[in-house]
Amino acid sequence: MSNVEQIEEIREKLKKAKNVAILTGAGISQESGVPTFRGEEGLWKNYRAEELATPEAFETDPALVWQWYDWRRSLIKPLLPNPAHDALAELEKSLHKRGENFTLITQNIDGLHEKAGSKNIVELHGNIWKVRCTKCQQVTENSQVPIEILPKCTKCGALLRPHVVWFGEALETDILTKAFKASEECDLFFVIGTSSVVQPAASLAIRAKEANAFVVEINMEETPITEYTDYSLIGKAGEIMPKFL
Ligand code: BV8
Ligand code: ZN
Repeated sequence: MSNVEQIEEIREKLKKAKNVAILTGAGISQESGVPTFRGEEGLWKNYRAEELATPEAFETDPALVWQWYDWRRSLIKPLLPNPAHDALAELEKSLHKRGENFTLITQNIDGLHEKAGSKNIVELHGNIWKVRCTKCQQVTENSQVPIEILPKCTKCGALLRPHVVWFGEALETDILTKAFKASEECDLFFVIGTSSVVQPAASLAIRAKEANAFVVEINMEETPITEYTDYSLIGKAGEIMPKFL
């Protein structure tokens, strides 16, 4: 079946869907200018994300990790949602108008889904615009503070960290539960712009499939979960997603 026929069939399924769940990764923000993790642009001073997005790296050199997140924030700050983010916000509105459910689960920490107007967002890996106290766990919005000195908690004075999930760290239980529940209860699941390597996020599409959802993957290339999907549309999310509106 051609892409066009598959898109037409997905449009029909969207009209009848009662519960839609979406999982997005860095690929959905790529057309906004946010570097993905896999591409060469994902490098910073020749460090890879897996080396810096860890508790060990923060323990060893908190200033270096803070510099990396400040660099990413300064890069992301001027960027805008692209047609893929906008299409998801529109789809959520149209499902809600029909009284149906729509859950957007994202691995991204860039805040672009919220900027695009999406409401029911499950941020699996946190948010780069928030910081958390390493001691009292207080979470606050992070103004763009250049860090001569390492940022300290206003409440207890301890060191602040980015409010994101690093490799080797557990995801927040209630957030993970909500993501699995949405994946198991949906009748239509989209997995968009993710290399589906990082766990536990990468198992959500499988969980949806096991629960008899119709699973659609949108990516520039095949991934380890392509074989489990019903349709795999190869192309740019910013070009494909608006076709479902
Ligand atoms: C956990 C936030 C357990 C931070 C991120 C060995 C050692 C240590 C850990 C492990 C290990 N083996 C396995 C693990 C577990 C580990 C893991 O899965 N590692 C991988 C590397 C094998 N997972 C964890 O550590 C997780 N925690 O397991 O805890 C535990 C349990 C109980 C108690 C204690 C511990 C935590 C993982 C979360 C890590 N944090 N981000 C930050 O960003 O700074 S991960 C980060 O990378 C993203 O959030 C995302 O999840 C991942 C990157 O994936 P993608 O989003 O898919 O991006 P990527 O660049 O890879 O791919 C882009 C895709 O888009 C491509 O497919 C491309 O083709 C496509 N694309 C590009 N352009 C477009 C496009 N598609 C469409 N249109 C386009 N225009
Ligand atoms: Zn504190």
